Amino acid sequence: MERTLIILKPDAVQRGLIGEIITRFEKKGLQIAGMKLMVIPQSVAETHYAPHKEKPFYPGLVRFMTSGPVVVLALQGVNAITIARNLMGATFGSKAAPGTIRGDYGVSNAYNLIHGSDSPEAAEKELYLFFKKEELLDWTPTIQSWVYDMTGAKPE
Ligand code: IDP
Ligand code: MG
Repeated sequence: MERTLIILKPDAVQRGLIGEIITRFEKKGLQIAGMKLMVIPQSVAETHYAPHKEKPFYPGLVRFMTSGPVVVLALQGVNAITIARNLMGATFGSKAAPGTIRGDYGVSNAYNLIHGSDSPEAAEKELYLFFKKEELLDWTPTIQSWVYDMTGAKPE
């Protein structure tokens, strides 16, 4: 099982898309291990997007991400990182394929509704930037054995 850090960005919250987006992840079979509504502190936004520090869009990106409430989610599942990125779609709303979250709900480059970790290393760092250990819950959904083939040693 893998965990990934998802952020429903301020545009998703302001546009009333929290439910629609979370529903997609739930229906796919990803499990919610952590979830909260918060305003991202400046320092946390700067750390989170530190890999983009030299990019021209960085200051605007940090301003955007701290401009209002976001929903942060820890999603769990086999290959959760890749699955979530695929459901999100390409970075720019104008380029993202129909059927993806960004492709269906947005047109902007910066205001693209959602963040998802892009590697296990990033996920590990990002999850603990936004969540305390005790905020990530270990629980087994009763439907797990219908989401995965659990007849072998591990979920397939
Ligand atoms: P990702 O969110 O798909 O991983 P990244 O390249 O990591 O995309 O960029 C981080 C975020 O920075 C994007 O989600 C988007 O909000 C913003 N961003 C990326 N490239 C641009 C750009 O060229 N102009 C404006 N904003 C951008
Ligand atoms: Mg990225």
